Amino acid sequence: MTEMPRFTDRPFKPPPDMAAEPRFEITNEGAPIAVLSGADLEALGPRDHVADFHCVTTWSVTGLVWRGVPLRDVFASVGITEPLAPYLVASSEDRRSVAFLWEDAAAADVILATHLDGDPLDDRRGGPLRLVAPSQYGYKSGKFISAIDFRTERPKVMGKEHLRARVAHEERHPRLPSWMVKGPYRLTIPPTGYLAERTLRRHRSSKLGRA
Ligand SMILES: Nc1nc2c(c(=O)[nH]1)N[C@H]1C(S)=C(S)[C@@H](COP(=O)(O)O)O[C@H]1N2
Ligand SMILES: [Mo]
Repeated sequence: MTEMPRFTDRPFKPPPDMAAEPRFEITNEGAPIAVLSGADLEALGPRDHVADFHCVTTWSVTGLVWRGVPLRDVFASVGITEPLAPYLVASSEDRRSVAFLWEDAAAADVILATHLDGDPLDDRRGGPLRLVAPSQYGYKSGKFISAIDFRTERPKVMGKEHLRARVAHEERHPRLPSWMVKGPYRLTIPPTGYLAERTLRRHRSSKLGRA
């Protein structure tokens, strides 16, 4: 594979402490529906899914091999085959959440992943569970995902997040056209990649120091 940078809009923020075990909670407006453990996900028969990855800032990597279970199979395993509400919000251990339309989240290529290229997802890649939504820009592929919540009301999205962010439609930004943000976004790639890696490196060595 081509090198995939550690990437984030918060390059000075270290990754969160990873949950020791995969745990994925499904809620409806915050009301509990189901909790899946690593064993529950394993029972759904995780497979390899090959996909390209496109960050909104214009870098891409091709042919990544993610291991995991399609999110829609995870839903189906707890009896959800129809949307409980039109919107979904997935939440990460480290930050803001990621918003989806049901039809985007339940697409066949959206995976709840545990491995990349044969290795368990680590603190760089957002383990033990991350979303991979290859038809949408990378910011929808939330790392360190622990829960997803059905919402009736259209969720508020982060400033630069498009609700759908479909790569095929170049939905890069909620208000600005793609051509306008592409150039400035591209300029952010080298410093962001460098700083995000440096933050991770320092975080890892300070953890080692404390151990
Ligand atoms: N929890 C969390 N998920 C995240 C991010 C983040 O900072 N935190 N960054 C997003 C962005 S902008 C991209 S492009 C991809 C990058 O994934 P990578 O760091 O594994 O390359 O993760 C996305 N998911
Ligand atoms: Mo990104």
